[in-house]
Amino acid sequence: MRRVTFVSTNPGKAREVRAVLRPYGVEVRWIRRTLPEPQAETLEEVVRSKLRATRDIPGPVLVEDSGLFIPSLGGFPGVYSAHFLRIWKFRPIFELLERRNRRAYFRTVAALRVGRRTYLFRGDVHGTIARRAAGSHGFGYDPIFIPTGWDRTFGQVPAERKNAISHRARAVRRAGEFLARRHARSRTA
Ligand code: ITT
Repeated sequence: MRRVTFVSTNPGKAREVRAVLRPYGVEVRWIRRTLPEPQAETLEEVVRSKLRATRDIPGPVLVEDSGLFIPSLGGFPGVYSAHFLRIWKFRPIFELLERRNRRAYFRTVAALRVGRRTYLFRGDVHGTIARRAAGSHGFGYDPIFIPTGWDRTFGQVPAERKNAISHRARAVRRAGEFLARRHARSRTA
């Protein structure tokens, strides 16, 4: 069994990461820790900085940073998603989108450190912003995000359905495939 330490303050993320990595034979240990997030313009810069703050943790370490990007708002809230949600919740988004295009996407960038090397994995899911919040599953912006082709929000479906297509699942699955390949190579070497 391979082991990875996932570092995040967010229990919702930890649950999803654990469920997504299980099929790859990867066991996830969650450490709840606030990692410094610089004022950066990209998720890639943010995850690299988060990962640097986990140097004291031995073994493979995984962190991620995610955001909700709304192109008609210039990509906002994007890298400011956590900050914005904490202060404003959903209402300003509904107001701003009354006369604008409601298309949006979630993006995750996951960063994995194995030994001295760092690997980045990205995942996106596209959709639209709902007219009102719906559902109590998931966390964060899930109640206002309707994936393309769906008639309900991420907040209205059980975790397995979100994990089948979500930005986080897509990024973390890539990390899982990478770990599984690496493990297979080291066993046959
Ligand atoms: P960390 O400790 O891992 O940083 P966080 O919750 O602060 O946890 P981020 O910095 O990545 O996470 O902030 C992303 C924001 O976007 C935050 O408000 C989340 O609630 C929200 N978010 C991220 N992934 C989401 C998802 O899958 N569904 C809904 N909202 C999400």
